[in-house]
Formats: sequence, C-alpha cells, structure tokens
Amino acid sequence: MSKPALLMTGPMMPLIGEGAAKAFAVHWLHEAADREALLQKIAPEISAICTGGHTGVKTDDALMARFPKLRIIGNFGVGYDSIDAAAAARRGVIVTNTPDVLTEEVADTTLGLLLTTARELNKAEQWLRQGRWAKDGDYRLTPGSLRDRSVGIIGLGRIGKAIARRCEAFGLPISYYGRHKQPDVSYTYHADPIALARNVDTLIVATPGGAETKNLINAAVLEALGPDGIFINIARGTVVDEPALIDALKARRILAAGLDVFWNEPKIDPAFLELDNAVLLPHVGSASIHTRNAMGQLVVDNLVAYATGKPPKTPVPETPFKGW
Ligand code: 8YV
Repeated sequence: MSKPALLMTGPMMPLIGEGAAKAFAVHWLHEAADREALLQKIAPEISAICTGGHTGVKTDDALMARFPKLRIIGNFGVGYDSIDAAAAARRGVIVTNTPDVLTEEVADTTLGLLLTTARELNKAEQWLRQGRWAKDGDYRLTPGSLRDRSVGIIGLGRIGKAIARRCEAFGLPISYYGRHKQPDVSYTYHADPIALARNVDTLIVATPGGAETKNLINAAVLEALGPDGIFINIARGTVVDEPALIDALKARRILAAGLDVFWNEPKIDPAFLELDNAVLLPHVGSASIHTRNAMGQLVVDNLVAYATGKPPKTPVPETPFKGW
C-alpha cells in the first residue's frame, strides 16, 4: 500500500522531515516553484498537514477545505493560533500540538528575560565588551530590580505555573488573571487584566494567542501597571496592542519591557529598535536543541500515530480523539 500524503507548510527541523518520511509521502510547500500548482496537484491525496507558527501559513477553514481526505494537522509548538481548531473540529480533523515538553524551557527563558530587563544584564555586558569598565568605571546602578517586586501572570496554564514556581523561589508574591479563578491555586486572582496590573508592578504574559486574547494588553492595562512597571511577553505578539506598548515605553509610562514575541515576526515594528528600555529576543522561548528535539519528536509521534492507526499523543482540547 502506498504511504499517505503529508503537506509540510514550511521548513521544519530535519528530525521532523526524516521522521515523517518514514510513514508519509512528504510534500514541501516552500520548496515548490509554483505553490498553487503543487497544492492543486496534491490536494486530493493529502490526509496530513505538518505546520507551525514560524511557517507563516494560516491553516484556516479555506485551506482545510482544499483537502477532502484531511485527518490530522500536527503543529510544531504548543501555541496553535495559526490553525483554526474550531473549523478542524467541524471537519472531524484532529489537531495536535507540543505541550509539556517545552514548559520548563519557556519558563527558564522567561526568568532570564525578566532578569535581563530588570537588571540590564545585556547592556552591562556590552559595557564590558566595549572596554568601558576599564575606561569609564562601573556600569550604572540599575533603576530596575526584582527586589520588592510583585508579579502578575496573565494566563496561568502550564507555562504560567512553571513561571510562577520560579518567581516563588525568587521570593516574589504572585497574582494572576485568567478566564477563571483556579480552585487549587493559592495565588491571588484578579478577574480582569487592569485590576491585576494595578496590583502588581511586573506583568508577565503567558496566555495563548488567537482571537480571544487579541489586544488583551492595551494602553489602559499598561497605564495601570505604572511607571515602575516591567512588562514581559513570551506568549504571542497579538496579545498586546503594540503601538500602545511602544508609546508607553517611549513616554516612560512603564519602566521597561522584555519581549520574545511580536505581531509581525520576523519583520518586527522598527520602532522597537529605537527603545532603550526594551529587551528584544527573536522568539527563542523554546529554542534549545534539547527542547526543540523533544518538540519535533512529539510532532512526528502524533503524525505517525495517524499513519499507523494509533491514537494521537497530544490532541488539542477542541479536537478530542474519537477514532480515525
Ligand atoms: C515555537 C512557540 O518557536 O510553542 C510555541 O507555541 O511559540 C515556539 O515554541 C513556534 O511554535 C515554532 O513554530
């Protein structure tokens, strides 16, 4: 029997390409000279898609509609906001993501970003490298510090909780906002982001992206965070009203921001580059070889589960597995 056909929406790590090729006939969209021609040719056969936010391809209802045999969409990443999971559910298509295997890495990165933002470690290192320590003396005492801070986490899911555990170890009190108060959690709950921001001076976004959280952090939330406020985003750029954030940083309505994610990746708004009170990372939250290998393997395991008639390992809640 011939192998089922799989569409890769963009480049993937070799581990994924090689793993998928064992069970599928793999078609690479980004390698096609004429993408539309490729899609037209393979659409009737495609039963699996492998994608990820980094490919820039939106797996929406219209794209899914082109593949009558589609059964599974394997997403590289825990966040699957580039896939219309509700549409997949209506079509009986399983969506899988890569939860758990990246939780601790992303939380580690978040604390690194928070420390760098508060204590200007990036600039202090430049001071040394530029020979200024010997020439001009000590790097300045930083206006930011984690001492006496209190942290508010927007989105207390798996990653939010791993961040909270680390902040607890740093001696920082923790509050959170999410759609619901969690009964088994002792941190202080606030029912809206403005109330949370008003009660803390350090706001960390760890919520999923997508329509539900679009522009959740707006000018009013940043205003409530206040002039000592540090804002950290490792979730999705879409959660923040970017012009409002740039404005707040420029006008010093907040102290500083540490950002790993942006609206328009990788071509971010150039206004960010002008800000001296923002630390900017190129979406590296999960980007270690260790963690990316684990994520890649999980993508392969989910796709191969379909090809071999087994249950997928990590279907998303919108598309529970009920059989192939
Ligand atoms: C990946 C991420 O870099 O897991 C996620 O949701 O944002 C990152 O870990 C990204 O998904 C790659 O497409």
